[in-house]
Amino acid sequence: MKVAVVLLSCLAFAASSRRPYPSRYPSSGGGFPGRGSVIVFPDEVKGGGGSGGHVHPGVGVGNIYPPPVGHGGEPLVTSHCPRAISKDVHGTFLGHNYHFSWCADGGQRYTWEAARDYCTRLGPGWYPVAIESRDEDNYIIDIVGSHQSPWIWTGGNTLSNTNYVWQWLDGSSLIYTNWGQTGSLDRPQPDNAENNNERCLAILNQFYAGDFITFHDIGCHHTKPTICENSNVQVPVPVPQYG
Ligand SMILES: [Ca+2]
Ligand SMILES: [Ca+2]
Repeated sequence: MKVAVVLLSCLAFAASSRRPYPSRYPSSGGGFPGRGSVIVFPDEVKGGGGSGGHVHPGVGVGNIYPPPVGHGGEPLVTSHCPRAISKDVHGTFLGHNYHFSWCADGGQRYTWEAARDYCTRLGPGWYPVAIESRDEDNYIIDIVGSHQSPWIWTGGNTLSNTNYVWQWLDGSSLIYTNWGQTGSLDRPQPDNAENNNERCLAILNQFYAGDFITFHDIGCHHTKPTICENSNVQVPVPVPQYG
């Protein structure tokens, strides 16, 4: 019995051994479009929206996207930005409109509160994105991945309560989550790792070894671009073409 306990303890220790930190990005591998290749943005997929409209490999499974750029503070990639569909709208999904900040401001970074203000300044109904389903997450993953964005702010936060209960900016709770399974402490998220004060929800793109494009609790003072969502509007009607 004692031997078995010792053996199990050794196995548990081996399983919990930390990987090197800070981690390097996973090698990009093959299968994604290189520079100069045509990148199909989700909103350009025929049939529009729906989980069947585009394909990504699933959380933590392989990688079809180019390596992210900007983790080290270098300029964000803006060359993948689509032409705006209509004013402030870079993409649509299931009747909601989305705005990619780096496609409009040249690649600025914002604290979480500044990102919230950036989105609300776009007009009524605009807030940092609330990811409420696997389908919507797949859409956001595709944007972040194909644009090589290192990370984005979402509207998720625990700022309105003392119990670290996660909410979107409309006060609704997080029904769908896609927390990363690792972080600076090599623990699943949310880990509240930085000074016990990680109260804002970011999507990180392959920041930690073995991670994909996942939810992370982060200190709100860090600066990142954001994706804004307007869930009160319908897909804009295309401008009629004459001639
Ligand atoms: Ca949403
Ligand atoms: Ca964290």
